Amino acid sequence: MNVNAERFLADLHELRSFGASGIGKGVVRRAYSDADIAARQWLAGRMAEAGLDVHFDPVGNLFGLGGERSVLVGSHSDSQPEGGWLDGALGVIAGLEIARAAKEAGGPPVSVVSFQDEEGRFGVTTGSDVWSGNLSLAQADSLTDDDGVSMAQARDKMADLVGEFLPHDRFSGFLEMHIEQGPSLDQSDDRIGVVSDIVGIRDMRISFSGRQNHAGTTPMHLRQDAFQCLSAFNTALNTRLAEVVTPSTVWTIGHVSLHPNASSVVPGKVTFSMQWRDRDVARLQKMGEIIQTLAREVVAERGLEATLDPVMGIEPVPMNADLQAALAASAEAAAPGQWRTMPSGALHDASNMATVMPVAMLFVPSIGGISHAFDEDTDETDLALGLQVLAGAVQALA
Ligand code: HGY
Ligand code: MN
Ligand code: MN
Repeated sequence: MNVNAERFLADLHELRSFGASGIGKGVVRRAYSDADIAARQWLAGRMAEAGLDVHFDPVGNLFGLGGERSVLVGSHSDSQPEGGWLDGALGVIAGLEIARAAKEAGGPPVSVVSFQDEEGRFGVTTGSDVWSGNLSLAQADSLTDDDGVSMAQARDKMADLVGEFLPHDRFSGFLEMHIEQGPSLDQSDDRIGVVSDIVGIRDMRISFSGRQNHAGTTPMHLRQDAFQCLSAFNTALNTRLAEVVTPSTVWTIGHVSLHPNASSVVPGKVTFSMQWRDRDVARLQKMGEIIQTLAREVVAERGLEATLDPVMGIEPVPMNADLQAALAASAEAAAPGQWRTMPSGALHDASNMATVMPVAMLFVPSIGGISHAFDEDTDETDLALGLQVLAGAVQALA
């Protein structure tokens, strides 16, 4: 099987044309947007041209099937609200190229997948979460995005494309190639990362409701100001979490919606996202308790009310030892002495797949450690090297 790096890079650039935006090689391709669905239809066409059987499942996960009991290779093609051209797209197009090259060589059977809503417009890695059975379709359908659109409404836009969920045992394992999205490889001489394990994540929506009022006439001591409450929460949170976290633990308030968001109005309500990540389940649990207790405390002190939505999450997972070994051997052959074993601080569809089949992941460097931003990028030599390492592992496993 001979993978074609030029064809792979050309397809990667063409995929970027769906939702190309912003500076550098930026992309805006939110799950179920017109650009996302158009990209999936283009991908489906490429899969068909390669001799793969095209299948969309009920949530819009797109498969190019290369035979019974095949290795599944892929990632996701939706993006963050401001995303780069490689996050997810790289793994999908690598899977396409390897499945295409395998077809041309008469084997082994390789299938490719582009999961839907990995970037969590609705849930957390929603498409693979539902397919793996961790999240029911009914639960997923009831999730809403930050504008109040439900997943059921969003996926209705793909209703004429989709079929049934595929059985997991069609596939012998899942391999995902991805950009690192952090600085470790870029700051070293290593060109390839073989992933050992993926962190766990917890994510929830919190609202503080106070009293909307006039910003000129309401004395400070009589205010129930939702923004002041969030500000106090955030400051106290950093202090309280410091008692339980490690240097690799992270937490983020990434989305804030303030109501009515006007300069002359004391804000009556704030809704925000609260996310935390760690490799240890007990620490994730402890952090959740601190967050929820503190939220109730700060509103009680200020006369507001807190609404805590259910906590969603994906567990920390180790990668499969045999698949990791195949990637490591292929990395050593293609880049002798220039690869390392490393954990993933970013979440991936591989986490969900690990609950239903053997899984492993491969990283290539991210220039400057930048991702989830328009200027995310990777040297094309590293992209091609990653493809070669992945293809070598697929061949060895077959
Ligand atoms: O947030 C994550 O780690 C992933 O990129 N969705
Ligand atoms: Mn990704
Ligand atoms: Mn991402």
